[in-house]
Amino acid sequence: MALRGVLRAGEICIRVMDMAKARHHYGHIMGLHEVMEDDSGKVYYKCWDEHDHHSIILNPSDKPGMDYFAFKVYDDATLDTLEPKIKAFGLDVKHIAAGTYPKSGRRLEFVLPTGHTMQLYADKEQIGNTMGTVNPGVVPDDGVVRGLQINRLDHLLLGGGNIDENVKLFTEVFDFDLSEKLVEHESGMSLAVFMSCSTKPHDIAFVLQPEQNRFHHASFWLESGADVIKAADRIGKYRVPVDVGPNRHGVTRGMTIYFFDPSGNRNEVFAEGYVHYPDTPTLTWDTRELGHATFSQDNTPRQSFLEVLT
Ligand code: M3P
Ligand code: FE
Repeated sequence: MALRGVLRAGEICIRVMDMAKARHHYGHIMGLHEVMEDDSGKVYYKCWDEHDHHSIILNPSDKPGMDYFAFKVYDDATLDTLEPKIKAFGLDVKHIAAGTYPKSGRRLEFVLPTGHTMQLYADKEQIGNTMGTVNPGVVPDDGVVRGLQINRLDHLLLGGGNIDENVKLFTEVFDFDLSEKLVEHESGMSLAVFMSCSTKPHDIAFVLQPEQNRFHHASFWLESGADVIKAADRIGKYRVPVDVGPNRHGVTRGMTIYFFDPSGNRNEVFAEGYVHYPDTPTLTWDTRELGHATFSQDNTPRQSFLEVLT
């Protein structure tokens, strides 16, 4: 299948407790581009190589975590096709009119079996990546690629119960593939599930948690493993709290660093990984290889990685 239907994680709204510190983190240290502040004090960012107006929203709050996330779909007709299927799956679907969310067309909103609020939208104003669309060249002017050299929002990892129900929803209704899963060896119970709607090894993943509606991380795509090491230099320079330093996931084979924003929300920079096709078989890891599955270069599972969510 050509890439149509559900395209990608296009927007995430993250709660932050101190906007000045959050701006320093997401804007100055990470290098995302602030594009707007709205009347309620939410601050909007885009990554340099995204064409849409924004992908990250910081919402001032008294607690960390994620308010909602949204996937972009190919066109408005896709929303019409998906709505009855989401309802048939058993979820209530709320209609959000065009313009309710800034720069955005109409949206569908529903709550996942894991308790997360998810939206789908087809339209968002495009402001480009500064290079234009005619003879765009290959790199933008100085100052556009900056900070951790983040190209785009890549994927989300969320925590809750009922992760197998989410697999059913995403594979049967949204046409994702289950690219990988991590199961408990003895029981076969799903501990983490990874799903793709593209050629990426994952566009969204869910990890089993005792509480619903938890946020594990938002991941940002870098061009290379070398850029991940460069990012580590900058993360160290600014004393950003690191959860796990440069390593390679077994799951997805991506190079990674996990670090925290000033409110304790986890961020990831991610590069490489394999190409997933619709006929790539699901890869299964089990708890006998928990260390290699999570961090393949030292085979050491991290307690904080498994237990700290916002
Ligand atoms: C990632 C990734 C777990 C692995 C997570 C992996 C929860 O976040 O980007 O590949 O085992
Ligand atoms: Fe990740």
